[in-house]
Amino acid sequence: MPGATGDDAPFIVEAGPPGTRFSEIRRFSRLDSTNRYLLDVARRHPQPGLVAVAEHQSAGRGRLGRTWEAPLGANLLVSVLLLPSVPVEQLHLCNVAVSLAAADACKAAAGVDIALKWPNDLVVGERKLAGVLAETMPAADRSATAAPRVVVVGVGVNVRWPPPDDDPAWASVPADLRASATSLIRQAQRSVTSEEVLGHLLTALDPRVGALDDLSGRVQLAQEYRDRCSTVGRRVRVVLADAEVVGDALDVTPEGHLLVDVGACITTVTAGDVVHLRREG
Ligand code: BT5
Repeated sequence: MPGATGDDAPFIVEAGPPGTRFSEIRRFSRLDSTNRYLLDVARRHPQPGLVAVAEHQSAGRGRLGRTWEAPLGANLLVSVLLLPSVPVEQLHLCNVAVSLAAADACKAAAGVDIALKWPNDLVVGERKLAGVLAETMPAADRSATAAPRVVVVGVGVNVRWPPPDDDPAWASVPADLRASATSLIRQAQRSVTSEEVLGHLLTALDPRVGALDDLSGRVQLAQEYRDRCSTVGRRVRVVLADAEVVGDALDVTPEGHLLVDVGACITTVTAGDVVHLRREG
C-alpha cells in the first residue's frame, strides 16, 4: 500500500512478522535517515512499533555526527520507534535489545556468529558488520510529563556491501572501511537478502522490547549483553572526547558504562570509542 507523510518521500507499507508488535513497516527507496524520519513522525504521532526501512540514505547517521555508508539497495538500513517504560539511566538497554536481536538475525539468516563490541558495534573478529544508534527526542520536543519516552533505534547491517575482494564493486569501498568493515556476504560466502535479515531481526526484537518494560527483563537483557560483549576481558584503548586511556575492560555496568582497570584506578567510561588491543603472549 503506498503512503506519504508531509514533505517526506513516498513509501510502501508492509506488515511486519505476524504476531509481533511490528505491524507497520514503511519502506522507502530513498531517505536522508530512517532515524531522523521516525523522530519526526514521533513528534506528530508516536506510534510504538513503527518501522522505517530505506534502500538508500543520503545522510545516514552514526554517533557524534559521523555518517553511515551503504550503497543503494545493498544493505539493511532500518529504524524502530519504541515507547519503553525504562528508567532514564537504563535507556541504553534499547540499544542493547536491538544489538542482541540484530546479532541473532545475522546468525539465523546467514549462519554468521557475531560478537558485540562496546558500545554499539556488531563485529566479526575485529571487523564491524553493523552499527546501532539509539536517539531520543530533544528535550524541547518532549512534554515535561511525557512518559514513557520516545526512543528511536536504528541499525545498519552490512548485508551485501562491502562485497567480496574479487567483486568489481570492491573499488567503491572507502579505504578506511576496506580495513575495518565486513558484511554477511563476505562472512557467509552465500547469498542472503536484507528482507531475510529484517524478518529475523524484528522477530528476535519483539520479546526483547517487552523485556524493557519490567525489572527482571532489564536485568536479563543487561546480563545477555555482558555475556556476548567481546570487549569485556580485553586490553583496550578508549578514545574519549579529549583524552585516551589504556587498560583492561572489566565489565559493563547496569547503566551500560564500561569499567576499565587503568592500573592506578578503575575508570568508568560513559561514552567513547574502543580499540581492542592485541592479547599479549
Ligand atoms: C554507528 O555509529 O555505528 C551507528 C550506525 C547506525 C546506522 C543506522 S542505519 C539506519 C539508521 N538510520 C540512521 O541514520 N542511522 C541508523 P558510529 O559508531 O559512530 O560508527 C560510524 C563509523 O563507522 C563511521 O565514521 C565509519 O568509520 C564507520 N562506518 C560507516 N559506514 C560503515 C559501514 N557500512 N560498515 C562499517 N563501518 C562503517
